[in-house]
Amino acid sequence: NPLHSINELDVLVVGAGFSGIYQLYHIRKLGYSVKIFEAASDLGGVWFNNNYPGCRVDSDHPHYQFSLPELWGDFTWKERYPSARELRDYFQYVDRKLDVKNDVFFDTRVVAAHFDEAISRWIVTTEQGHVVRPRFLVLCVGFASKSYTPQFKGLEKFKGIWYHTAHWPKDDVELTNKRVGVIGTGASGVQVIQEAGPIASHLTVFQRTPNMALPMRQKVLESKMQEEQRMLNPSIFRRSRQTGGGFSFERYPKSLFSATPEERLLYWEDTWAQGGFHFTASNFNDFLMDEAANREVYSFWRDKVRNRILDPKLQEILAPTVPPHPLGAKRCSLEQSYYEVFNQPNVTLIDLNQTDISEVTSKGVTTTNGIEHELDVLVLATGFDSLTGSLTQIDIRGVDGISISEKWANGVYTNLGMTCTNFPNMFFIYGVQAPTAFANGPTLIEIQGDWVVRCIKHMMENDLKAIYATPEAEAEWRGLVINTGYRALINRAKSWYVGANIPGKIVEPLNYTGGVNKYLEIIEGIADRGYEGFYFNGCSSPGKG
Ligand code: NA7
Repeated sequence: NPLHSINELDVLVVGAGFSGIYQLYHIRKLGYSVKIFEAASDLGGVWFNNNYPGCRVDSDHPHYQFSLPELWGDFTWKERYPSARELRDYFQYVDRKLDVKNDVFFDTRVVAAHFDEAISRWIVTTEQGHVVRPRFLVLCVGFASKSYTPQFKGLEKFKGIWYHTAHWPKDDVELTNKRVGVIGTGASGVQVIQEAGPIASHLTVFQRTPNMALPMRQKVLESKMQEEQRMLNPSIFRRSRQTGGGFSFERYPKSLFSATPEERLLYWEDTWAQGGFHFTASNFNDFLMDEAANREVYSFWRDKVRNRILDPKLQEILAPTVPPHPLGAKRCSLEQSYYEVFNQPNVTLIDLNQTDISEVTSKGVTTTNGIEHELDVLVLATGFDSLTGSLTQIDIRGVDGISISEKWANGVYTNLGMTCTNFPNMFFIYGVQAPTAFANGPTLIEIQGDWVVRCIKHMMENDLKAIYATPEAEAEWRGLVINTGYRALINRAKSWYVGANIPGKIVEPLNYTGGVNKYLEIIEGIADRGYEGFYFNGCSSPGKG
C-alpha cells in the first residue's frame, strides 16, 4: 500500500506546479521523505488547469523557467512568450529530467490540514480519503486556484455552452463560426478575445474596466538564437534576483519629472518597442507613486493604443481620455492583436458602465438597455479569489483550532508572506503578503522555496520539532505590507491586488510592494540572524534555534 509507506512523511507538498516541483527537488536532494498531493491529473499547476483558447504566459523566455542547472540546457522553446500548451510540454520535460511524477499523487485534493501539537505533525486529509501525517506542510497552491464566477441572474437558464476560463474543458470548445460572448477583460479575457475575434461568426465583449494592455511583441524563437541565449541564462537568473520585479531589467533610476519630455519619450519608445513588461517594469521609478507622473505614462499609452482603433467611440471606451485608475494599478495584460480585433465588423464592444448586464437568458445575455445579445458560447473571464482564496478554501487549522479563514476574517496576518502564527511547520509559496503580483513567478518561487528548504534543513539538523512565528513579527510584517508606499497608486483601483474584485472581501493591500530584491534581503537576513521573529519548540527565546 503506497499510502501506508507515506503515512509519516517529513514533508508534504500540496500542488505540482513550479513551486511544488522546486520543493520536491530540493527536499529530496537533502534526503528527507517528501511527496506531492496534486488535485489535477498532471503536472503544471495553473498551466495544466488553464486551457482556454489563447492562454499563455506574460513573462518572456528566458525568465519563465526553472533556474536549476539540469533544466535549462536542452529544452527548446518555441516562442518568446510560451503558450500554456508549450508550458505543459515543458513540465513533461521536467519530469523526464527529474523523475517528478513518481513522487506525486495526482487527482488527490487536500481538503483539510489540522496541526496536532502533541506530536508536532499535520494531519492532512484528502477528498479521496487519504490521511497522512507530515512534519512539514508546504502549500504550493498558487495565487489563482479559486476561480470567481459572479452570480449572474439566470446563468443556469443559458442553453448554449458556458465556462469560466479556469475550467475550460481539456477537449476544447469550438469557437469557429459561433456567436461568442466574453465577460471580463483581464489577462484571461484579453487572450480569449484575441483568439475568438478572427474565428467567431460574432464576438460580443462585455467590458467593465478597460485593460491598459501592452504590446507583447511575440517572437518565434529560432534554435540558433536559443543556443546563444542559453549562455546568458546564468547571469539572467542571477540578475533577476537583484531587481524589483524579478526580471533581468529594472526601473529607470530617475523620477519622471527629472527627465526632459524628450528623454521620456525616447525612453518610452524604446521600452515600448522591446515589448512586454519592459514598459512598466523599466519605467521611471516614481510612476506608481506619483499621480501626475502616472498620468504622463497613461497619456503615452493612450495615444499609442488609440492609433490602432478606427472608431472614435471605441477609442474612448478602450482607451478613455481620463484613465479609470492609475496605469499599473490593475495588472496590464500583454496583447498581440487585441485592439485590432475591435476594428472587425463581427465584433461588438459593450461598455458595462453605460449599460450593465441585467441577466443571462436561455439565448444569451441581456443588458439594461433591453438588448438581448444572442450567444452560442459564453466565456466568463471573471478572475479569481486571488492570493487568499487558494488557502482559505482548504480547512487548515492551527494549534488553537482556529482555521486560516477565521484567522483572516478581519484582515490578513502572515509573517513574511510564508508563515502564520499558530500554524507551525506550515509554509506557503507564491501567495499573499509576498511580492507575488509584482514578481516574475519562477524568480519569486525559487527565492521563497530556498528560504523554506533552508528552514526545514535547519530544523532537521538541529532536531527542532516545530517553528512558530511570533504574533509581534506577524503584526510587524502586516504593517510593512500595508504601509510600504513603493507602489502607493495600486491601492487606487478595485483590483485583485487589494481583494476588491470579490464582493464582501476585505479591501487591503495583499502584496509586499517593496520589490523582489528587497524581499530577498529581508527574508535572508531573518534566517541569517537565527530566525528572528520565530521561535522553535523547546526554546524559550524567540529567534534562538
Ligand atoms: P482578472 O484580472 O481579475 O479579470 C477579471 C475580469 O472580469 C475583469 O475585467 C473584471 O472587471 C471582470 N468582471 C468581474 N466580475 C464582473 C462582473 N460581475 N461583471 C462584469 N465584469 C466582471 O482575472 P483574469 O483571469 O483575467 O486574470 C487573473 C490573473 O491571473 C492575472 O492577472 C494573471 O496574473 C494571472 P473589473 O476590472 O473588475 O471592472
